[in-house]
Amino acid sequence: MSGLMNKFSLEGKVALITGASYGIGFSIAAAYAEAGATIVFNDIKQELVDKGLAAYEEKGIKAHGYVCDVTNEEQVQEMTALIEKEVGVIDILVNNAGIIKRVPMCDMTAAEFRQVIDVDLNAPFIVSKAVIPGMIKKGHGKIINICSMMSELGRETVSAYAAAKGGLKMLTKNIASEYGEFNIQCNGIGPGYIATPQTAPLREIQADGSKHPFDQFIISKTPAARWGEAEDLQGPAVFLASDASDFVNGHVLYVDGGILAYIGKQPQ
Ligand code: NAP
Ligand code: GCO
Ligand code: CA
Repeated sequence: MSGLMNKFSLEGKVALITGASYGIGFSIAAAYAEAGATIVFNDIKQELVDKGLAAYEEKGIKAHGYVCDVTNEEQVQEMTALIEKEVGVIDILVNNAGIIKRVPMCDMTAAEFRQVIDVDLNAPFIVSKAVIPGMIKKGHGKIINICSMMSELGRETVSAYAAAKGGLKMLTKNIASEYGEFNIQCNGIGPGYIATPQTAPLREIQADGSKHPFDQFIISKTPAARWGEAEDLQGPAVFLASDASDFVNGHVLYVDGGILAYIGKQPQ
């Protein structure tokens, strides 16, 4: 591989992708494995970790799976210490685990709002805080936070998620600011609308066999006129985890097919 292309290699690196039994996290982990990284992931339940291990195995990837609720600081600290002992110090962290609750704000309970903030914003803080000391010792590190269109835009029913993902964008900039001097780069990836279990309700075929109205809406708002696939995120994720992005810091890379640039298809 040429000198330049070597910069995109993740050979010899240990990558922790949170909540990566399936969905976007799984797809990013599979790309990191192809780029040479050792894959570590966690999920909240053993059966999901087992399911994830089997899915990685099927792709020829020998992953390391841990049961850990990323909102629980004690569990995260324990998991990080175990990973360092059993696999190695973490070079790359992808804060991917996330939930969404689609409820009109005035119908949402404070507990529901807090739960979304806990997983989508507090957890990236907790996991980043756990892995940064090891990165400082090693003299390098990459943290990639999975942000969202809702880091920039609001919409009905996703107040907690938008607040969390907006905060995650600023946490990304702050980690970049505070730890850049230790050769740690922290960036975000802002996926557009991606076809995963999380967005399945927005793509459900209607009783009359027609597309979900939201499905049609997203197609009209996306210049690429399609939903994204988790695979669309693999190249940008490898770039941000590799030496090729050593001078990119505090940036959110939107992988959205052009949604943020586009006012939407004009009425025909
Ligand atoms: P997904 O299919 O719902 O997967 C989310 C993953 O996070 C699951 O493995 C889930 O495990 C795990 N998780 C949730 N809470 C956890 C916790 N407390 N501790 C550990 N793991 C936990 O979601 P996705 O579509 O792949 O999205 C992944 C990330 O991308 C999320 O941060 C999401 O906000 C973001 N995103 C998604 C889209 C999209 O269009 N799909 C677009 C932009 C951003 P369980 O199954 O056990 O809950
Ligand atoms: C929603 C969707 C979005 C996507 C993603 C867009 O209900 O609007 O779930 O939030 O998941 O975050 O970038
Ligand atoms: Ca580097």
